[in-house]
Amino acid sequence: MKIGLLALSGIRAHDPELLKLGLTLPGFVERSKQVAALPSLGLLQLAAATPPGHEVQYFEASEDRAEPDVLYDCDLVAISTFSAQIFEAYSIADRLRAAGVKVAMGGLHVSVLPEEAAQHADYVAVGEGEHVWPQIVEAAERGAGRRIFCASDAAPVDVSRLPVPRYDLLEQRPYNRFTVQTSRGCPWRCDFCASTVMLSQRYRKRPVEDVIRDVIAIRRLRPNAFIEFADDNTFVDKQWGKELCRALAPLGVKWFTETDISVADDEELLELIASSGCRQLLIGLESPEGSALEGLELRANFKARRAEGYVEAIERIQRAGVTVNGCFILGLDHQGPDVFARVLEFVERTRLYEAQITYLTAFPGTPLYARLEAEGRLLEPRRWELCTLFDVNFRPARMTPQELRAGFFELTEKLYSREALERRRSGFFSDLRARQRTHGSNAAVRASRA
Ligand code: B12
Repeated sequence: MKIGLLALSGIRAHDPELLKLGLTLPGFVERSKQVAALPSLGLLQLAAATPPGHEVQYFEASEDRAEPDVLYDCDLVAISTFSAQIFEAYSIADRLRAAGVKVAMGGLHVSVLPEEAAQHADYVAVGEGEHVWPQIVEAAERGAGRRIFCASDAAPVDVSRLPVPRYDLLEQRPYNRFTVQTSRGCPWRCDFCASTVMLSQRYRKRPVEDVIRDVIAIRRLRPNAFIEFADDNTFVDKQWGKELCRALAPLGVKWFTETDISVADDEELLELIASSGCRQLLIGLESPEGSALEGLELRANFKARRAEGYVEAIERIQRAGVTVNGCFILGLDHQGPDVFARVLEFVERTRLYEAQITYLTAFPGTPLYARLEAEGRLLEPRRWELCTLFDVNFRPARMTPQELRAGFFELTEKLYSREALERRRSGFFSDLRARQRTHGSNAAVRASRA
């Protein structure tokens, strides 16, 4: 069969005023360009799990979100879904099916709402795709009718035996950024989280040698590739993290990942992260004060417990020469209208290199969604296209939605203006140089190559 893999790429936001504002802010524009460059790792992983004898091609929906014509020559098209683009994905699926092409859908959104997706696709995958995908290909080949395939009905996916994703399918793309997974899941259970934990609750690490094998495969394609680890939380296991960094160091690759604040507890790990080419750690701080984080992480109240140490932890990480992108969620139940000023003050005081602000967002399938729905606080339930992190679709506990939006806009302008960006960047480097003078550290030299 001819199989097409369709990724819907780019970023999504609907609030017209925010879009207008974003276009004039250098911080926003910079990140959008980087984001446009990331491929769908899930689909490349499926390509590698495709039974032999089929022709597989990777496509991305164009900027106007239209599917490429060549998809209509395929026998089977696999579409990967997030909530924010789900209606675009359903429209494309409807058009393809009307033209006689079989459509399979999988990914985070349809894993939570398979019955909804089954109205638009022949085959729907719930959960991790490696084992159900070959069954779907076989079903399509037989011409089998509609069906939902659940990963939980097959053997669990063993992440210590994943093949190299088919990065070679990206050969013609002009971009330099690639994703690799080092682990799946996260031991913490934040009530808003809609990442890989939605597919499988278990936290699993891959063998370091397999991660390195994947990075080398990318480097063969693009010698100067920048690697983003597509993990929920890379450095949960500090010893394994050190092994990973030691193995990455000789490759001279530049990389970025997401992790939690506990990474700052281990000085040796920080040194290794820095010397192995890490350019930035993205960390969900969520709010400057622990009081706003009470009950957010459902297993051990992890976020609230760690907040007190945020300032020192950020200082330790950045001192090692690794920039921190601190993420804040706006609209949490314990946050009042003073939160915007507090975030700004915190970002400036801690000299965070980068800050990301998003609205509290109720993704389907999360404990947060269930709670806000039960409390009647969702403004427009089931408008999944608003699950962008940049559109307000709920009633905050201690502000009106309008206050949240106005505060968000004001903070956006303050955080992402050219002056603010330059202040943060030069602050980071001058701090590093000062430390270098005092401690003779080589971290400044390393970071200045970022
Ligand atoms: C890389 C990434 C991106 C890339 C995606 C590139 C692409 N085209 O796929 C970019 C930067 C473009 C991106 C954009 C956005 N993202 Co994003 N992104 C991620 C990130 C960091 C990693 C995703 C990843 O690669 N996972 C690894 C792969 C292997 O897993 P997977 O895709 O789920 O695939 C597996 C299964 O789902 C399944 N599967 C997937 N597709 C299919 C299809 C079929 C047919 C089958 C059988 C199986 C199957 O099999 C795969 C292997 O097991 C996650 C956060 C995280 N840590 O997970 C956020 C994340 C996915 N993004 C998120 C969001 C909100 C967005 C944006 C809406 C942000 C915005 N405002 O623009 C946009 C939406 C873009 C769009 N076009 O839809 C949310 C999504 C939540 C949700 N439930 O919808 C996440 C979870 C982050 C978060 N804050 O919660 N993102």
